[in-house]
Amino acid sequence: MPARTDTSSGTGDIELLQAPDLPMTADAILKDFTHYFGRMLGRRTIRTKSPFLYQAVVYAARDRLMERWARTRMATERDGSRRVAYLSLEFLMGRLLRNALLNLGIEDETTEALERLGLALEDVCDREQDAGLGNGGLGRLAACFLDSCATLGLPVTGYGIRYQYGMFHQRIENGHQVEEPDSWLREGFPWEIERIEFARTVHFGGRTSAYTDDAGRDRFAWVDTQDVLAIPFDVPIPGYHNGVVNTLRLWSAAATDEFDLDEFNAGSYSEAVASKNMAENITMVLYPNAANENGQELRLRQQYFLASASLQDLLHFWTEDHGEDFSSFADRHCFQLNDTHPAIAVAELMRLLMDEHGLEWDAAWQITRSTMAYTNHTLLPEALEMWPVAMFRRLLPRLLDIIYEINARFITEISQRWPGDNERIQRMSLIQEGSEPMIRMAYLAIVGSFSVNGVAELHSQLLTRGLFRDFAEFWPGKFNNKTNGVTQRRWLAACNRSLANLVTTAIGSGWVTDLSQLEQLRGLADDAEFQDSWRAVKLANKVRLAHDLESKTGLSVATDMLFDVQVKRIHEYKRQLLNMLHAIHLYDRIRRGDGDDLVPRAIIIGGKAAPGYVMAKNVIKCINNVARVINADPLMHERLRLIFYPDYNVSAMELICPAAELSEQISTAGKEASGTGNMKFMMNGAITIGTLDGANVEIREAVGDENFFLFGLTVDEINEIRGQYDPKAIIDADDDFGRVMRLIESGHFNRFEPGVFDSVVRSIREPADSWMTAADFRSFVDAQAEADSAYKDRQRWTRMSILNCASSGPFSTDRTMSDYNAGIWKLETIQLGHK
Ligand code: 26V
Repeated sequence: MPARTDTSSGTGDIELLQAPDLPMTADAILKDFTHYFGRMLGRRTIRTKSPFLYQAVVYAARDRLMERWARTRMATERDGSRRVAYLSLEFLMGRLLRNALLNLGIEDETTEALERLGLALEDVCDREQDAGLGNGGLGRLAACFLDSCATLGLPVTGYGIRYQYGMFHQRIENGHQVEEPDSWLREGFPWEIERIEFARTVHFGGRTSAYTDDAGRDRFAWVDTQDVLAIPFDVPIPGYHNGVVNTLRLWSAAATDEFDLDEFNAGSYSEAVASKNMAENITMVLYPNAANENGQELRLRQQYFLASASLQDLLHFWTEDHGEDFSSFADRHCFQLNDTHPAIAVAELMRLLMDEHGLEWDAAWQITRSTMAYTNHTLLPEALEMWPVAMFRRLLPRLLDIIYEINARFITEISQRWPGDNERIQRMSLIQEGSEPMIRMAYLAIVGSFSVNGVAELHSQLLTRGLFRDFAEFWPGKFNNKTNGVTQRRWLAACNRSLANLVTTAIGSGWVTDLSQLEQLRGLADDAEFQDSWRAVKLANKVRLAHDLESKTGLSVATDMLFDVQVKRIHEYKRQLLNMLHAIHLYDRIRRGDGDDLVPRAIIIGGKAAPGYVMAKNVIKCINNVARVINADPLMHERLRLIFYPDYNVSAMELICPAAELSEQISTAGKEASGTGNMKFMMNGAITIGTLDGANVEIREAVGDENFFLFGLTVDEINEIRGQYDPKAIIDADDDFGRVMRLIESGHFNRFEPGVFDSVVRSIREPADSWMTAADFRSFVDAQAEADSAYKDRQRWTRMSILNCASSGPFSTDRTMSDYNAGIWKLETIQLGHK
């Protein structure tokens, strides 16, 4: 393509002429690699483990993204078309290299270039640290969304925080979780571009001051604030083979001045430097998702920092083009709030529009209410965010004024609709009154948004019937469902290349951008030859995982075992304990000589417990203790293994899901909003054993009852039983269960560690156990027995496996993003003049 000369932006700025596209050949990639490795990074010797090899490959790939990135920006900024800002405190990106090469279409060329140097792309990719800027499902969902939006050509920008320390690393020491900091930036993050020119200032503290402006209008100003600088770092998000490169903009906090000169001059050198730390602390660390982390002031600072910097960013670009005319702002913008974490954006947009841009309340509210959309990701009451009014008054006084005003007007609306219904007003108020008045962030998000969605059919129904019932009655049209998904580019094409190749050979490669095409595999489910190839792929992936397990735990796993996997955050509602009880039951059966018919099984459990979540940490310890006894028993050899997978993260899942055969999705019904691991496993041919919870319900509908191992109480049954639940009676009436409990309670798994199992036993035996673990024991064990017998019939199992993959089409984030776009965003796709 010739260089263009007509790209001046109309602002008087001269834009750099576009260079011709870089060639995508192995030769060109090798040449660029050599340049970066030798000249820019200043290295000469090629050592397989060197991080500089990886960095040089990234620079070569990044060069090829740059031109596409600039073109995408021009296409979206030029015509002033509508765009979405996806606001999220978490983006769990994992590694970026493999995905970038795949989407750019230069995997083979890069492989070849490296081979000429005697290097394997695999090893280079493994050198990349995970960008672990998220806890789990919610953060990984945001990352999958970005991939799908870029691939669909939707102008969506991710806005997040550039935490210096991401999700902690987990080490297992004598069965206990030990946390280690994740200093993922230590060797640099070669994907990011710092854009200091777009830095914004974010205020904290101070007070509100009323004044009359030149036009005689009453206005408010936020004065005497402490200010923090927000510096954006941009990460390119390439679409698949379409020339689109979207942006993830991550904000990093810095002191506005290197130090506070007043304090410095007063002689307090350390105070001056300390206030610099205060500013930089804001983006220091990702909060682990746990109830005990709720209410921390630093977390509120993070939330406001993200919301304010991101909104200012968009308003800045708006006023560059439109001055102070906001009349069409709402036609061009939409803000998707990933849970309530960035919900303060509702009040911040009001503040910016009124205080900084001079709009009246009604005009500002009209804009806010037609640009904000909120996604709820949990029904657990402890995860519903509330902030003390007092903390807001101290930290964000002007925002508190605005929230009070929003509430006052909202309450007027309610009392017009339901005159005299004071109870309803109390229930729906944005402020929960009491000795410590609190702001209900979910209600702020609902009142300030035009759309509220849940993340799976069941979850969305439970929201409108339960938690948000009053609001759904008031605004029925606001509430909708958008079932989650995962991107098949990462979760099949990149992480399971042998299965991807097999599928592509059978049905072509259309599935990479249209997952519904996997349906065509149905016709091959009983094809003997295809089945053989399918099994060979699974076996190779099991071998690969077995090597990884052995290197990480020292335990060998026979690859003819049924790989039974549960990986996800450790939480009581996800019931890793139930899985452990089943492991003990199998152990007991083998020991009592009743296990000869059992299929050999490797039970793999992995996940992190929030550092302050004591019960979840106990669960890890207990699983490890049970594992130690089982794995040391010669009777169990090649028949039963229980393995705790340490430091589970995105990259681990890329190795685990291709090898999994049975996917454990065993949460208490009504507690898991959706689940997305369930979808990754299904796509890779694992069969689900699960409750009717979250997206399991839709997975089962898609694949058919006969290809899903269902067990457990339903949401309605659980609600009925509550109050009469009697775990002791259940245990006493079930011989298998009784034996399992006696083994645990006799100290069999903690001979020299008294008390280790006490809390866990207590929770199982507790009539008030919210997770009702004991209630589902029998049906879980029975469903496991069905899985066991299905596995014995190789053809049957393989058929089920193929059908699971074939039915995973609806669980692509391409579908999810199309649904968001059709129902909420209404974006037009990016039109690049040329690729
Ligand atoms: C809560 C907190 C509270 C303390 C501070 C840090 C923090 C971080 C996150 C959260 C809420 C997490 C909610 C969540 O992760 N929900 C999951 O969202 C997935 C994507 O929609 C869904 O598949 C899972 O079922 C749901 O548990």
